[in-house]
Amino acid sequence: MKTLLILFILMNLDKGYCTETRDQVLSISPTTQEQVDILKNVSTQYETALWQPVSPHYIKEETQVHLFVPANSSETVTDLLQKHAITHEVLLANANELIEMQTKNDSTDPRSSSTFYERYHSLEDIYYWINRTAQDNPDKVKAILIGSSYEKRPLYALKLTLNNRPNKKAIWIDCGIHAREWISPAFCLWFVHYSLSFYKQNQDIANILDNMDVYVLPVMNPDGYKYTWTTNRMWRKNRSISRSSACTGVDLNRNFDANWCTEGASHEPCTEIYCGAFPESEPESEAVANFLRLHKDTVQLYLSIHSYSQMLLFPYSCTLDEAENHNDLLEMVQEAAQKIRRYYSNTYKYGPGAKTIYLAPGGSDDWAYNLGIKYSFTFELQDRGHYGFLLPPSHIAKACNEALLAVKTIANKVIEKTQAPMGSPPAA
Ligand code: 9B3
Ligand code: ZN
Ligand code: ZN
Repeated sequence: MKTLLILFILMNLDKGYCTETRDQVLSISPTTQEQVDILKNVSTQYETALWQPVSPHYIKEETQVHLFVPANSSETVTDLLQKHAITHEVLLANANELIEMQTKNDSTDPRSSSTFYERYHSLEDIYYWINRTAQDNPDKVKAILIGSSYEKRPLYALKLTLNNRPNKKAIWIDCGIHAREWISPAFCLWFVHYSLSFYKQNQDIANILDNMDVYVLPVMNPDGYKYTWTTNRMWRKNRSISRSSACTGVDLNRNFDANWCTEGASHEPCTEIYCGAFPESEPESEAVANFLRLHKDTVQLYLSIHSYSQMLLFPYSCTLDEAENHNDLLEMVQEAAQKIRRYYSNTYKYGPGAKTIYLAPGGSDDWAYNLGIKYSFTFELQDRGHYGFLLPPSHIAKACNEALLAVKTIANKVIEKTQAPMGSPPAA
């Protein structure tokens, strides 16, 4: 009896320790409608962050839910799950350690130069990097101010021009629409660095940059990104203040004018998929839309980089209708996914957004597609939920190389399909 008592105390001590100091990510599998309803409640009422699905609306029976539970709600949430016999396991027991590891080794790291592209960077460091990159490569890189954020931070896109052929077409790549998807800005930096370093050595990148200019927007949502470094690592939206609600932020990938705010987005400012007051209500989405409208005759390929879940998506997400060049798009992502499997032994799903991930309106890729950019994609990079948004820096290289391979594959296909080979007469 005495040993039992000691055991009991120890167990509770242990529990107390765990719940007080650690943020966790739980994988939860509801099996009944009642459990689904409880989960929907938990994810909206407690201080948690839903990782997957993106909104409680999509929680359904027999589908895994990934829920970030901060230390202070951990006991309450776990108790609730236990009380209702909802199956769950701990996906990440040490989320705060991971967060710490990813934020402390910024520019102060003595090994900083060799591993710069294999670490995550603060917003200030990224602004510094943008400036430096433009300054150090004056003939190849130009920083273009395309607008500013809600909190008045500049939105800089880098224009890469590695070859001075006249009338070149262009590629647009944006990163960091969603603040917590840190691998995304890391990819934009990786891509620019790779392009500048391997233009002369790598056939694929040479062919792309000989035929196309590339616009790269490393952080489309700087206010949100900043906020994930200072205040809440799990923030997704921008930081605009609502007139009608105490909740902050619009989902920039629901704010574009593509079946805006229909099924898959929400008018409720407190949700993660709030579509904003009207299409392009947010300065970040408006800036990108304005730039693309202005350059729609040159931009042939639109790419938007997100995480996580390893998918190569194309329009439409906002309707179940098929895109007019569906087969072309499908062939491109299929080839990209095959190459990733062959070279990196990793699996990416692919297909139109609505059928592959979820029906969702107001996304940038669908909008760009309807504007006339017929090759339009959203990539969801690593991983498939193990680390989720907290992908450790040691995984950056592989995640970026996989995405790079997909970009190369798709861009070269676009060139093949749209541009007459050099020396031959232009198509009628
Ligand atoms: C969503 C939409 Cl609306 C789209 N057009 N393309 C991709 C997605 C998926 C991303 C999102 O915004 O939810 C994944 Se983070
Ligand atoms: Zn995203
Ligand atoms: Zn995502």
